[in-house]
Amino acid sequence: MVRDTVRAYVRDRVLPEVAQWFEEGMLPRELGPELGRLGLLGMHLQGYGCSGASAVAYGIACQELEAGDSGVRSFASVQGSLAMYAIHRWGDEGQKRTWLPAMARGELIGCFGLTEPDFGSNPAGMRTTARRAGSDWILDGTKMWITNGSIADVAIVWAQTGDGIRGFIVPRDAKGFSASDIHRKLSLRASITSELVLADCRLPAESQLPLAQGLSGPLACLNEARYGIVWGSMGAARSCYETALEYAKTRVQFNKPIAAYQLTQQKLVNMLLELNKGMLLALHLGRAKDARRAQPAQVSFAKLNNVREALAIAREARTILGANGVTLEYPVIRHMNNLESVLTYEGTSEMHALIVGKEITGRAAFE
Ligand code: TGC
Ligand code: FAD
Repeated sequence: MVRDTVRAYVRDRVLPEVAQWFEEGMLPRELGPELGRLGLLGMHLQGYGCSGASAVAYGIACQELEAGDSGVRSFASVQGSLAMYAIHRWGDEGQKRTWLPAMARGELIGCFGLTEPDFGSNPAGMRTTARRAGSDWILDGTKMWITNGSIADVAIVWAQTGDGIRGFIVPRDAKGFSASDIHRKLSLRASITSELVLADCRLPAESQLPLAQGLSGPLACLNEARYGIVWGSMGAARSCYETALEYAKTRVQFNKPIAAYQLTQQKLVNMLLELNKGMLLALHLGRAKDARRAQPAQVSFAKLNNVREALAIAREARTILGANGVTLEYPVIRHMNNLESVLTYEGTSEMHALIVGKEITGRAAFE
């Protein structure tokens, strides 16, 4: 039911317009309430107006959204798995009641500020600080590459304190907070990406997420969003595979459809093998997550594999479309360019290789 509902929404609402959004570098804000009405925001969280769906159901929704565009899945990921999850996991009762129901409805949009201009793969080095001023907090610093930043009503910002890294709920109208968009992206164009500036940004004591302490606070949120990408990337890959298959059946060269040539069939079969393996991996991980057995290194294993293979499938599909493959008339190059961001955000492929490397050898090779 989840698959059919989200697939129909993507078919009717996203696919007719997404090439235009990509070209213009925008994503309509109305998608927030629409996705909220479908129960897709904070979908796998319990209570506070969230759907309380299983991890597998949430994954299937991510797959269908990203079959439309990675930017649409990103929107839902950042809202549900990063901003809402941070409040749900690390917030107190008052914070949850204040923010989560309206975020689940998509009336309030959230973003998640971890990355900084000089600290991407290594967030432990972040320079953003939060210091006490009486019972208030004062935040100073810059966050970079923040999805939904300038359209967000609330930012979850991670900062160094005298007591380690802590998380803060920053409303967009907080004095000293500003957001500006990053332009000229050639990837994930149907998604807003921003810089957040916190300049003497004063927040009341109750803005701090009381239960998060240290880097495990933001990293626990990343596990959730990375899990969504494991499924989502296969949605983008499926769209590329299906487009290439249909094109190959109808495109005639040397008096035959190109699908009739062995080299084309080899490409399609290789794509299908990796697509089905990636989907089975996602399902296996989702069932482990529902049984509370999924480990962070397993999420890294799956994110590394599925995004890498999705990108390879998109590139192979692009070759089958020939010159048509380089235009926005077909979804393939849009997915291919998007997947370059997906390979980098939520931990680069190199970081996930190092996380899995540490797991199997017992030796950390990050530094
Ligand atoms: P390390 O010493 O290994 O760990 C520090 C503390 O964190 C704990 N921990 C985790 N906890 C929960 N989940 C995980 N996956 C965890 N990994 C580690 C760890 O146990 C420890 O806890 P404690 O209590 O002992 O303090 O930390 P490290 O500094 O060596 O870093 C490890 C490393 C490199 C793996 C980590 O920094 C990392 O994952 N880097 C990649 C950064 C990243 O993924 N950034 C993503 C930013 S958000 C984003 O991209 C959103 S895109 C959104 C969209 O549009 O979809
Ligand atoms: P760097 O960390 O500088 O890495 C550059 C290269 O060096 C990479 O190949 C990396 O793997 C490699 N490298 C780094 N360290 C090592 C090492 N120890 N060993 C081997 N290789 C290494 N962040 C947020 O906080 N919130 C968001 O909402 C968000 N949205 C994003 C949206 C988009 C479109 C993009 C592109 C990024 C987004 N990010 C977000 C940021 C993203 O998480 C970072 O870009 C990512 O973590 C990598 O950081 P970096 O770009 O600074 O690259």
